[in-house]
Amino acid sequence: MNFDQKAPSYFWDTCKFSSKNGQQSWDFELPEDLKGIIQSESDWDKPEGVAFLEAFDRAFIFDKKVNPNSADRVLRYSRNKQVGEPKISPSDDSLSLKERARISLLNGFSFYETLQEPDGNWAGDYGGPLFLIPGLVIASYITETPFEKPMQVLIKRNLWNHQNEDGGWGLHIEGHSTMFGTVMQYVTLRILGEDLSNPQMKRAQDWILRHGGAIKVPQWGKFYLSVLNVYDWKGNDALLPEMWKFPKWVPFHPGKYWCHNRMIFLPMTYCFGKKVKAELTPLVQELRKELYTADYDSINWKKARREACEIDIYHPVNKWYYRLSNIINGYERIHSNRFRKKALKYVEDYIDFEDTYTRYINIGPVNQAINSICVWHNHGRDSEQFKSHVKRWKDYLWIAEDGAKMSGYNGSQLWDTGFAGQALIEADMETDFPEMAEKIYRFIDSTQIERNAKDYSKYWGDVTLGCWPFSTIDHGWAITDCTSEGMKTAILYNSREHIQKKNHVHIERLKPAVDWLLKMQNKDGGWASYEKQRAPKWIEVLNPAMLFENIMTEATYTECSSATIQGLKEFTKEHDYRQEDIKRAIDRGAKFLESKQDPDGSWYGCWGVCYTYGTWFGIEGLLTAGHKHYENGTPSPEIQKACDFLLSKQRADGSWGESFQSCVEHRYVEHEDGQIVNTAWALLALMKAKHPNKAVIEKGIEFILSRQESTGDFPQEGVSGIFNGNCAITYTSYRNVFPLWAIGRYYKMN
Ligand code: LAN
Repeated sequence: MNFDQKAPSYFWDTCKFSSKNGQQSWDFELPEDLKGIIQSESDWDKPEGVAFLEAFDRAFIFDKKVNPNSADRVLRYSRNKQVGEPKISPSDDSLSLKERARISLLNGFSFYETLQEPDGNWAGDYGGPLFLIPGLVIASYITETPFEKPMQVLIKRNLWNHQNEDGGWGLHIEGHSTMFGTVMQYVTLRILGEDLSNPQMKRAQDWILRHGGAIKVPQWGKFYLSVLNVYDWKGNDALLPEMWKFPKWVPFHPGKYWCHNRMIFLPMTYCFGKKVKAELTPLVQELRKELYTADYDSINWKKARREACEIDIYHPVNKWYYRLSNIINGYERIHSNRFRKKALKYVEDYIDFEDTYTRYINIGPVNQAINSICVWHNHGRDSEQFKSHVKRWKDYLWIAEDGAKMSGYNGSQLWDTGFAGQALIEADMETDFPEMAEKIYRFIDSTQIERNAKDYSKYWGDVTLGCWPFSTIDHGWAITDCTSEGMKTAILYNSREHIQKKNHVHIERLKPAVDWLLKMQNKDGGWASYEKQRAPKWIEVLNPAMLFENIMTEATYTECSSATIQGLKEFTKEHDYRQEDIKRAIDRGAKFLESKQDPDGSWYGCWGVCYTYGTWFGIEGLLTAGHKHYENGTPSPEIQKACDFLLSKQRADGSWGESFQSCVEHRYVEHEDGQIVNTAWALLALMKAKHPNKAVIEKGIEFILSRQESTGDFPQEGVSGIFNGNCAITYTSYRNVFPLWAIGRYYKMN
């Protein structure tokens, strides 16, 4: 069999995607040539299997130098094959801008419709961070649950594709090499069968040793390496399970941490409390030799706790953390076994609680991996709990033209579908695409959370019924802005009676969402992400991670606050439930947004890149809350300043373009090139403010039109998402939805 002659599409065709009420899964289907030859995993060692996998690997070679952001081509190619090319309307330059905008919308939406899943959502690549897949590969190694061979090949290929020229890996695909990124990928590749005979591995090892060896990996890396048994547990500050048993008033009780940090700290305390570690296999022994500059047995582990590679440090560890951890480490030496057992029992129950409520998806990719290890250790490899975990690994694995990666969440389904739905309505095109509109509504309807967790107050949870998640109904964690976007979209579609609906997201279903949003408002008038702020801001001094900022406690965010103001306002247009409370909440929310505006008129974006994202939310929030726009007089000073800021950043070609470095450095950093997504956010904001300078807006629209491809798709440019100040994350849908939304707004206003 000669696979060398086959085009990449032959291999892409073996990767089949499906979505069941948002639950995403990539499966491999053997090509005809291999059916009958490969019948079990061991058959991949046959010559035909080896030949196939080698060629399969080559079909996913990707040149990071052109653009480290892959364009989700595998999924788009397969949809295109199934449903055919979208209908393309002809456009030519002699038409007016408005006419060309309409054609662009028709082409853009008919392309995007080809990507909509039968269940109504849009699936897409949600990769970007490089530190996620190592957790899952380590889990698969310890629990002896290997991935299918083709998946292993694609995971490795993805890492090779994203290796930097200096031999290392970054925290994310656009990042510079770090010890954390490099050590984690090195270990992953070794587990997946690579060794130092490969020159690329050698370059990676050189990077690690040149920078002081794995002793210098930051805290999360020390944890993972300890579980893998290639770093001593003594080299970690104690992750005490007993902390869960602190009295509730203690300000740094882990129950008060930001939920992502809390749900990661939780299984970490299990692993530390039980000193979970892999067996001393030959691979583990070799890694102990390969990762360090000194002999493993001679390492001073106590000293190693404080070691970290300078290049990795984004958020330096504060002296208060060291003071507190000295006390905690002291306790570890003298701890009572009885109390440890009791604390561990609570941790085990809490892990089971999170697993059961999220139907084994877990809040995010990090605790999916660590919980899997804990459940395997606690309940055993044959337990239903462990098997349920393994089934969910697929929810997090995504295949694109650069190989397989672990997504930053189990997808961004609700978030993307909500925005697509709003863009379609604003362009007034729901009658042009009735099936798409109907399916959008169906997905929003079927993703509203239908349950509360049992015993949630025992485990630091809250009600969730009636709220919306970021991804799927099974995931089930409620988020302020997702609830608001879900509610807003549902209400917009409710008011369009011509859209066919099976169910109706009626007022009784919306009341609990409104109640929850009102309850979630913080003292400063703003909204946080998942929960109300529970701990004082200063506990950020106890952040040991080095790689991320703002992980210790919930903070109030411009984006979440603006979205909540908009969701609540939309609700008041249709219903009079709790009108007074909502009005008061919106007024307080507006004050919060005003207080967050920077002196130059911009807002910092915490979850998107960056000031154009934040300023879009700032402007929409304030206008919704009653600030004046430009029409018929002078706008409010805040709106004027914000628009002036945006105008000052428009580039000569009509675009806006920001690098993710804006988020990292907290100052506006230009991208080398104009970006359609930034341009769309800036234009949406200016048009909402009814800015009188038409030339500025038209130039921006021209720029977006000039980038649209002949299929109706838009190109994948720089990365557009971010979290915790320092890690970039891919939002594949943004390149389609936001340009279309901006063009739609332009089209309707003119
Ligand atoms: C997300 C994804 C969605 C995002 C928005 C809804 C867009 C935002 O407006 C609020 C915050 C939220 C929910 C968010 C928070 C942080 C997440 C969960 C992520 C960026 C996806 C991955 C990230 C998570 C923390 C990754 C694990 C790493 C840690 C540092 C804990």
